[in-house]
Amino acid sequence: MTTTESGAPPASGGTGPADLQERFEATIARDQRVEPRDWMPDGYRRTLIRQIAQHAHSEIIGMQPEAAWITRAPSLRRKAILLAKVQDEAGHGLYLYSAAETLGVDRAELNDRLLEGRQKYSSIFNYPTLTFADVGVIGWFVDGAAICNQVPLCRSSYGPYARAMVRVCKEESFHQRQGYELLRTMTRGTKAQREMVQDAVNRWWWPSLMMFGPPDENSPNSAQSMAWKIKRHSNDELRQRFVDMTVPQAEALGVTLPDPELRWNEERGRYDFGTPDFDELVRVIKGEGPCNAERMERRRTAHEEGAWVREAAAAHAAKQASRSKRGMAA
Ligand code: BYC
Repeated sequence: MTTTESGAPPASGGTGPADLQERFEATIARDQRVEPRDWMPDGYRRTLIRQIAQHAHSEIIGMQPEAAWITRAPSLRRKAILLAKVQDEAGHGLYLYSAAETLGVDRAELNDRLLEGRQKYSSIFNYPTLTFADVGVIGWFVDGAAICNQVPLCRSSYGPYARAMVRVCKEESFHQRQGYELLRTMTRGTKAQREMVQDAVNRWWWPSLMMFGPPDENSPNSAQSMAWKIKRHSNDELRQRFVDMTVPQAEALGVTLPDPELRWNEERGRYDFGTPDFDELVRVIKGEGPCNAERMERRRTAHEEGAWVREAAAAHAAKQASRSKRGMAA
């Protein structure tokens, strides 16, 4: 039963627009979940479809940079680990598309929006993976950033999104550890391996900080998304958390983060750090990053090559449905 902020049922119990809005706001105020069949404002639905779909696209496009190393992984063990990780990302994309579908949008339509450039995916996946150390650094930085960003999303106000995030975050934690473990192995190896790790750290650090989005004063969606408790923290707050979490790990690993302004601030009890190049973020989001064209081309080809699988699955589902209908009629 729906109740008001005080815990009592709404006085009117009515179904007029004002009653529905009041019930929705009370649900948000009490930190309860909004579920697919509940009434919700159009803007809330649109925001969720945008964020969840773009998150799903990021998981699917995000398979590409690391998948490029599956055939070149240096051992059977590393190959098996990497295969499993990339498959996990596909799974995350699927949970997220399913969560988006609970909002009344079709997955095929979301895919069209991606392929036609009407929806975005994370900027981070538009950078190249030049060496095997990049696989470790993606696990450490990119999955680490994903954890900072996504653990609070487990408390997001929309039920299916929040629940999908619980499993995604468990898997991201495993991914981060595999990246860190790979880098620990490499930094204990040869001089050339240590240099490879440092080079990858230098290239991925700033793009990883950009994953959190524009600074708060230039983030048009944050205020409303936070009021609706879709987002629980601002972009800058999450970026700071990531820096605070990562600096000690870099020290333990023996690598240097490429930021001359990085230092501990005793007063704030947090690290001060330099400003990422947000003009670069804008360019990459606009499609001008080093690998945007390649990523989209690969996704388009994969979609076309998968057409027969979708047709076969649809034909199989139709056959099963007609069989069970005949079974019921008999
Ligand atoms: N890249 O008002 P703002 C992963 C867009 S997958 C591209 O702050 P919002 C993984 C933003 O969409 C990680 N676009 O927006 C996978 C908005 O444009 P629209 C993906 C960005 O939504 C495989 C505009 O800029 N994670 O972990 O309040 C292997 C203004 O921004 C970016 C998620 O998707 C960017 N970096 O906040 C390994 C998490 N930043 O949509 C790992 C869920 C901003 O108005 N999403 N934009 O056209 C979020 O938490 C939020 O959507 C964001 C942006 C923090 C990303």
